[in-house]
Order: sequence, then C-alpha cells, then structure tokens
Amino acid sequence: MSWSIISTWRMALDGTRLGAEKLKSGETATSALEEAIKNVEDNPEYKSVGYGGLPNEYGEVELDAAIMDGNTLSLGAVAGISDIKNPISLAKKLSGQRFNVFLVGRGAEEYAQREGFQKVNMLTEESKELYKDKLKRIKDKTLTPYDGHDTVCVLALDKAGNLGAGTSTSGLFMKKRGRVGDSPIVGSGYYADSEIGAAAATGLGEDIMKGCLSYEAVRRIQEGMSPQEAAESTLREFSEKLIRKRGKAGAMSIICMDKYGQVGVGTNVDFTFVTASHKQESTVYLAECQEEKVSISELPLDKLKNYE
Ligand code: SD4
Repeated sequence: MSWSIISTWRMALDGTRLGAEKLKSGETATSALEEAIKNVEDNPEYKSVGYGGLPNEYGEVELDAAIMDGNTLSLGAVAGISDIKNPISLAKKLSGQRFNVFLVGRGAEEYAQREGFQKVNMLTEESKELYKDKLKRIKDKTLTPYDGHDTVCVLALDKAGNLGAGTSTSGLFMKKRGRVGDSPIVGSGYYADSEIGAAAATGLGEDIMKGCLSYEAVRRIQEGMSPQEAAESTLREFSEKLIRKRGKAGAMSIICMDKYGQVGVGTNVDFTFVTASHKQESTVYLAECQEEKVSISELPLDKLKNYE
C-alpha cells in the first residue's frame, strides 16, 4: 500500500522520519503529521516553531497551529496561544469537535488546561537573548522587524488513502501582539481533501492570505494539474499578481500532494523541504526559484548545515 509525506524546511527532517515510520506501520495521516510537527515544536533549536520560538514585539511567544483531516474535512486550529507545549496536538483535539474548532488566545489556553495539556514556558533563554540582540539591531537599523519566520507544514497520505495537512508556527518575529498569519487559516495556510489533494504554505502570511493559496493549489489539482504544476503555477501567478497590483510580493512557498501521494512545490525564494514515501527514504531537497521554473535538487547531508 502506498503512503507519502512532505514537510517544509530542512528542520523537519527528523520529524518527517518519525511521521514516515507511523505511516509505514499503518497509522493515520493526521497522527503521522502530528508526530512530525511535534518533533519540530519540541526542538528549541528551531526558532520559528513551538518551544524556543521567537517572540512578538513584547517578548512573548504566541503560537499558531492547525490540522485538517482530508477524509472528513474536520479541522482544528489555535492562534495566539502562549505556554502550551504542543499547539498541533491542541489543534488536533479541537478538530474532533462539532463546534468551537478554532480557538484563539485565552479561550484556547483555558481549553488546553481543561483537557490536561502541559503548560510550559515556551520562551527559552536563548530565544530571549536573540530577541534582545535583534531589538538592538532593529534600533541600529541593521535588521528589519519581521525578518525571520519558517513555519513547519506537513502533508501526509496514509495507507488507507486519507490525506491530512498540518501547520505550526510562532509567526513573524517581532509581530504585533495578537497578529495572526495564514498558518491557522484554512484555505490559506493549509487544506486537505482526500478526494483531491492537500497543500500548505509558508512565508509571509499577510501575502499568502490574499490569495488563499492552499485552497487554490488543491483546486488546480482537481482541475487536472499535477501537484508540481499546481504548486508552481499557483505560487508564480500569485506572486506576479502581487507585484503587478502592489509593487512587491513577500517570500512565499507552497507544498502540495495529490491523492496518489505525488508531491510538488512552488516558491519565490530558495526553499528546503523534505519528502518520504513507500518508495523513498526521507530526503531533503532545495527548491530554487528561477526565471521560468522552480528547479529542485537533492541536498546532500553534508551541505545541509548551510541551510539550517
Ligand atoms: C505567518 N506564514 O505567520 C507564517 C510564517 C511562516 O515561513 O510561514 N514563515 O505568516
């Protein structure tokens, strides 16, 4: 039976391996991608997701996450939450409900406490130091706020043919308190429908939301495009539209998967991603945005350091 998984950014390599193991042993797409995302959330070295994520302008870590089960179209999401260990698991818990599936801030935190989720201070000493240093560099004008953001997005197809999509992020570094990007917004940051395909996006949420990019890419798969064509054309056309209408487009990348587990990526910046399937071990790739098309090459393990 076939299975497949794709994740954004090189940081998801270990998590993707764990997710792949789950898929191999017949677990569901949403369990596999939850496992993959938890691994990234729990690693304090990754400064844009979960524990150790970079804080907002007041030095507070506010996290967003979402999950969608393409079989039932159930979704769950949280935004602007502090001090909850695994936002993706909280989103997954919410996805099992009929009502109240998307909770923000205090309401989400209270729900997490009632459901026995672990409360953890997500701001590490290292992130606090980085925050202070970046504040200084912003004052010196050697850094702009909002530089630095990498969401972990995972799409998975399980052996039963179900697709799932999930995201988790600390959003933009130095964001305003209460700012929410695309990652927990269905259709923008993620989408999954097991009859068609799944997609998820990373990059500047303010721009990704303007094009509902994840839904748009899935719609193109439904129209008959391959995941690579859907991802690439969605991203390229929308990026061009933003430049035409607004003079600039933020960094954006998208991953796609069809119901057969074939994958594709679109990007307007250099972008790393990880894939694994019943045919292939977890492998890291670099997608480079070139004039005409996205060029994809395997990133050998010895070169990975440069992309961390
Ligand atoms: C956001 N899309 O909050 C997220 C950030 C991100 O790669 O993906 N960065 O806008």
